[in-house]
Amino acid sequence: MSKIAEVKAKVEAGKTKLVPGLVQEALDQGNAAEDILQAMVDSMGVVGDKFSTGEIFVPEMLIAAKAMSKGVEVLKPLMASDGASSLGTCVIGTVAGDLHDIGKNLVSMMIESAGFNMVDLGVDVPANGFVDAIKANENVTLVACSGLLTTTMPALKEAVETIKASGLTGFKVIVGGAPVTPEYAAEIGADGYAPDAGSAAVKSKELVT
Ligand code: B1M
Repeated sequence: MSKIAEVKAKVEAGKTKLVPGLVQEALDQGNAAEDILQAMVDSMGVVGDKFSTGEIFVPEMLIAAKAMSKGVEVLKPLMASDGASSLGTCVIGTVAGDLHDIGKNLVSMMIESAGFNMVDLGVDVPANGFVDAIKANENVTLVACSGLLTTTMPALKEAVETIKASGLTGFKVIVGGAPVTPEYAAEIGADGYAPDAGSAAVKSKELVT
């Protein structure tokens, strides 16, 4: 089994202690950080499918997520900022009622590498939490809202509407997450949408320059 396949298998199995070492070994063997990351993202797809079919339950899903997060920590320094000039501050968070943060963390990492300073509000962020953070931080040029559940899509809508209704200006709002479509993003008044972390970085830069 290749080292990348081993990383994928151990993330699926939730082997939190083994994954960081395996990720490092995969890097040492010359594998690209992007390929290792993709393998871990694929693992989450498998985990989700197993959850859907009742083969595993929430605790297994949670430990697989923890294992992936540990692996991402090893990759993060390699995907850090290229030193580009600052594009301002990006406030990012997962919307109210939603505890999924792996995708949001990857998006945050990529937006940071595009040249933004990040203020990460975490998960389960109420609509007003975004507004408070825009007020509390200097030079906010971007607000990024993530939502992973079909049931929290209304919270995404509320977040965008609340931010827009706040009267605050000088920033753009980007949304994304598995159930979100470009049409939904436009419908709820977001300025931008991206389907994945890489394109979120590209879109974010485009929105503020
Ligand atoms: Co949850 N979960 N989960 N879960 N979980 C999903 C999302 C699900 C699809 C699984 C399934 O049924 N197949 C399903 C949602 C179904 C639906 O909405 N129709 C689901 C469910 C049902 C639930 C619970 C309700 C289960 C329950 O309790 N019965 C519950 C809800 C809890 C809550 O949030 N209130 C729940 C809980 C959990 C855990 C806590 C156990 C855990 C999350 C732990 C964590 O995040 N720290 C978890 C996990 C791990 C998953 C799966 C398996 C993996 C999610 C993930 O990290 N994917 C997921 C199944 C799946 O994704 N196939 C599932 C990898 C990640 C890199 O991808 O997050 O999609 P993703 O992010 C991508 C893009 O979406 C995009 O870019 C990212 C990177 O490329 N993106 C953006 C994300 N945010 C963006 C923002 C942007 C732009 C792009 O701009 C701002």
